[in-house]
Amino acid sequence: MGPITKRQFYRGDGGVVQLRDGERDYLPERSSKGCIGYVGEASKAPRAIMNSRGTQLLFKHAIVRAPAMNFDTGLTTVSLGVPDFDKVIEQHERYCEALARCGLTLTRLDADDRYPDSTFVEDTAVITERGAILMRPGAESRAGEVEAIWPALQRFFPATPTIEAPGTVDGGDICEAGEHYFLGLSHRTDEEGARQLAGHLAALGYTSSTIDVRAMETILHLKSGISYVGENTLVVMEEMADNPEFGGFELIKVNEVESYGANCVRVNDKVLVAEGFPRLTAALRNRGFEPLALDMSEFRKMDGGLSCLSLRF
Ligand code: CIR
Repeated sequence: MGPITKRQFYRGDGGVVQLRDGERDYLPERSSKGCIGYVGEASKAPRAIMNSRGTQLLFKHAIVRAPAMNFDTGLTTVSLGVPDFDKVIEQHERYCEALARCGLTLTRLDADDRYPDSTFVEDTAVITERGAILMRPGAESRAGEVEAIWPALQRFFPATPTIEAPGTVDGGDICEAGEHYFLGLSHRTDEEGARQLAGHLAALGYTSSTIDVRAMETILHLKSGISYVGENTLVVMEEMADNPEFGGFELIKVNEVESYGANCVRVNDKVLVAEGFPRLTAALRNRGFEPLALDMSEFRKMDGGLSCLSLRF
């Protein structure tokens, strides 16, 4: 596996599309079995494709952005020290490799030092199987990130509604759980933003409900505390597990010591999980999931988790 040297993008039907400057696509390891890039019509759900073991591939593509040199000047609420930039790059590379290993073709965007937090691309958009919605991040320093990522998103989703002022929503507050979306109300996502997003989701046929995490000091976003991993199962911080909203789901509860691990990501037949949380990893395995552990130490220092480093679709 490695970067495609020509500036080309391979379509699922074998066609090739030219890439803009500053973007690179990676072929997944299983490319020879047909799991290659998707450039379909806008807002159209990717066709379900099966891997060699007959498992449906849920995602075929991801957009990531390289960490900027000034990554350490981004926003953070934790006091875990200054990120080591070499390690940041290394961990980001391992993350990209893991996505490719899960069968995804990556659009890799260049670092953008106008926005130190811009490697956390998840906050700029919500992508569903039926279309994408642009967010309006709640932190002023991140507002321009949406415009910056738009050209890459537009290739897949040309007609994309957006959250309008005065509403704000960070993608990290939005948790897909099948046909339902949990919308976190946080210090980044407000009621007006959630109201607008609920309307856009309803237009796409999804239900949604809000979960207020503003009083929880240990998490930045809703998805810092819960993740949907498929099979009607939520991974959830113990502190939030009693919420009646989660009543119809199987829960994998994450204790306080391992709570950072609650931000994990189902990517096709794997669940990406932060390294160093053995109880959670074992619990996932016991329920039949395949955890793939990744070192996230440097992103954690900037309040980042696994989900925020990519947009998957
Ligand atoms: C921020 O505070 O906005 C970034 N330092 C971290 C964003 C993490 N994003 C996410 O969890 N979705």
